[in-house]
Amino acid sequence: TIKAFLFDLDGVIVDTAIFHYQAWRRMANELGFDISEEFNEQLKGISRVESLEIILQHGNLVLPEERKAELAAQKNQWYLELVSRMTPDDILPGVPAFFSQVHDAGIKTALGSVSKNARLILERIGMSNVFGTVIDGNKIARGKPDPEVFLKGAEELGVSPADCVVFEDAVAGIEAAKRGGMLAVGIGSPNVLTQADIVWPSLEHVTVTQLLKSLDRSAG
Ligand code: G16
Ligand code: MG
Repeated sequence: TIKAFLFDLDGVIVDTAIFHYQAWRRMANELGFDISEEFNEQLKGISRVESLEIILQHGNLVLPEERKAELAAQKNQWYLELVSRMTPDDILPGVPAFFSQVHDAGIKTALGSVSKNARLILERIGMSNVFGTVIDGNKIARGKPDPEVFLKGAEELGVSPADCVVFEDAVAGIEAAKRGGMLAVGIGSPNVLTQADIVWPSLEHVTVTQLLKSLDRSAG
């Protein structure tokens, strides 16, 4: 039986991936190279420092740690400028309706995000008090695809991993869920999220009942 739903933030609840991309691109441009939207796919769900390493490698740049720390801070500042303009209108379609069904079904909820800005984003969109627990980049040592973020969420909710369903839009996030022994619902394309137990295009046209049925599970 399913007792808890664990949600990724970026790409499932809101689309902050575009802001991350814009901020990283601005940094890359200043360093003299560009990054494509396709390249950006591999950064989804990956921590800030790891993302920076991947981008610098892409630009064939080797920089001292001090400079890298400066760049990460600069990128975050640009990113936060974009986040500061977010409102509840930025919640992805179908999310509020889905959450009311989840609560009605008595299913516990957690946020599982690698972002150190997750709490700020939840405040901006008015979803600070929606989750049973919030696990973010400040509470974990290892980013996705390590299962730590989701295992910690399950632990704080007092639910065993086998009774959890993770909602994820990133390849690294689906891998984290599976490595944690959880069911994984991919939000996006089945061609990309091949390791997911089931894939939906978004939370818009799915009900909790439908979802549990297609996973062959019940709530309890
Ligand atoms: C998110 C994004 C990643 C980002 C990471 C760290 O993870 O998907 O692109 O690099 O957070 O974010 P920050 O720089 O704000 O700490 P998630 O787990 O919410 O998809
Ligand atoms: Mg995501």
